[in-house]
Amino acid sequence: MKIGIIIGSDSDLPVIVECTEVLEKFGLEYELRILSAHRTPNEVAKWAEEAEERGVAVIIAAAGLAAALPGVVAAHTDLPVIGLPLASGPLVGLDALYSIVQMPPGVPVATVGINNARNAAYLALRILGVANPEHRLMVRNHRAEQTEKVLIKDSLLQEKGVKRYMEGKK
Ligand code: RP5
Repeated sequence: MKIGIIIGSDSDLPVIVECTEVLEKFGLEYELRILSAHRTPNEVAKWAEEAEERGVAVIIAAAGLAAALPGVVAAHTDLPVIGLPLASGPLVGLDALYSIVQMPPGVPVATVGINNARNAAYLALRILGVANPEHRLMVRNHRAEQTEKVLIKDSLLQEKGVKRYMEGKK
């Protein structure tokens, strides 16, 4: 079982790396392809149609500008699709966000925040967790880790006061 990641351009790689880093941290297998809904429409359709056969369980589709990619992928597969809008171009991702989030009823794409590649990975992990207790445990541990980090910061703040805390961060 793996995660299928598809990006519209190699210019999207610097952001998607934040997603693959999270997946690697959890030891999750993934495939990563550069295929564009507008520039390589046939290849996108084939990739999405065959994803399930290749063992893909969840798809992360990332694109900027008039980001048709996640929606087109969702139209060609029964798998859950997470759409990641990217901040490329003069509208800095708002165009991609609206394109991805405003899917017509019946063709859902679960949209995460603009450039929030890490949330795409965490959401994929949670989807895998529905059927797999091991993945659910990873989610639980990750949440506990985050909690711990904030509480450590808070006790340090209480101990040092705001000025010394800020100085320590420099
Ligand atoms: C989208 O257009 C891509 O996902 C990328 O974010 C944007 C610009 O693509 P390039 O012109 O850099 O290839 O399809």
